[in-house]
Amino acid sequence: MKIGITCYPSVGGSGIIATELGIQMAKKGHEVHFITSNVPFRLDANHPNIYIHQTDINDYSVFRYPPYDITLASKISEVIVEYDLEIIHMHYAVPHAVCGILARQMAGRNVGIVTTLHGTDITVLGHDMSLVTAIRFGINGSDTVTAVSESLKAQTLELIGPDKDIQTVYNFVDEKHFNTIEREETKQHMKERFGISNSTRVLMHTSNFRKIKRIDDIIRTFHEVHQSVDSILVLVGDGPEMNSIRRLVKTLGLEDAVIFAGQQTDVKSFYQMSDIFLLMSEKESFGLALLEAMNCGAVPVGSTAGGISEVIRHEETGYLVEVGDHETAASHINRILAEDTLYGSIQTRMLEDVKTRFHSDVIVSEYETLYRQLIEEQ
Ligand code: GMT
Repeated sequence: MKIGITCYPSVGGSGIIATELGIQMAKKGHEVHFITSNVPFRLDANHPNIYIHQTDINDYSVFRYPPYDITLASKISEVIVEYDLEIIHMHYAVPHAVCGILARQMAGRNVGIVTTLHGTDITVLGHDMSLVTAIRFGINGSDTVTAVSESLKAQTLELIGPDKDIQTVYNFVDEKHFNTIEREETKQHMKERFGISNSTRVLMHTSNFRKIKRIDDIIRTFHEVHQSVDSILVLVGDGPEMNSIRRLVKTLGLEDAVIFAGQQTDVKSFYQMSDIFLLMSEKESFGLALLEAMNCGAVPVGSTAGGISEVIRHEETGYLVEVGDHETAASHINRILAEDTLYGSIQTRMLEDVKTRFHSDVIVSEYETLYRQLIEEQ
């Protein structure tokens, strides 16, 4: 198959999934064309069957805003014609599905459009009445629409009310990279690097530090755990909430127990160092970082927001608490960190569950089937 992919190439779960899916499709022998504003950040090696088409977004002084969407649509249409694409896979309803629809019209070709909804396009933009019509148009005008969780599918139906059927296709983990191989060695090396003693337990969070991630709940959870357990919290990433988080850490007297690691390229080593991974967002369509951390052996504690409760099976593969309930989160953590047998059995079930439900082979095949069905129908 000849497949075009458009996503936001910067750091973020949707970009990771789009890139990894493209790599896996290329490995299966399909011809994959990334049509993006930059080279996707996890596409760092030379992959056969992969082509990258970068759009130059010109900042003309006559325009107040650079015409990203139109430039992108124009580029996608050129690639459709030039390479005879059969499928274009758009990640995000707005703007990318809309760009895809426009590109198909510009190209005048019968290319199939698959759109994947990742969350922010629905859970945040879907509340913006000025965008609802565009989101609905992007969904209805696509041939196949997928959502990364049942929860996101339900929210899309409720908020946007599209005519289109939406299929849930879960995110997957790149298990060749995120795994437990050499976990103990990495743990030891990382602990030495950060001056953490062997017996100290490590809690971790990574995200883009936006308000919806509720990092303050993570700090408060850790504050309670730290009172009874020799522990440290590692925060990986950066974002708009960072200053207020630093203030909270200071106010709670946790400066010596919280490591602000900033943006990191080797997040895997941080996951492997961690005993517990926290994701306590108020909105989260899936939580890809959870899956990566789990496959690296860190037991997850998450909020019940969105798709998190589809990823974590409460008391079987991790723990779930209501949004904002840091006391219960802390008591779950205190308990599993105190009971090695309990921790071990949850960790074993967690690794098995990720392998069964979120294996890349399973999910990539689901997308491949969707592409094939669409080509046959065209
Ligand atoms: O979480 C973010 O803020 C980034 C965002 C993105 O667009 O990459 O992530 C969304 O898509 C990911 C991949 O499907 C999901 O794992 C995240 O849960 C989702 N974020 C939200 O729903 C807030």
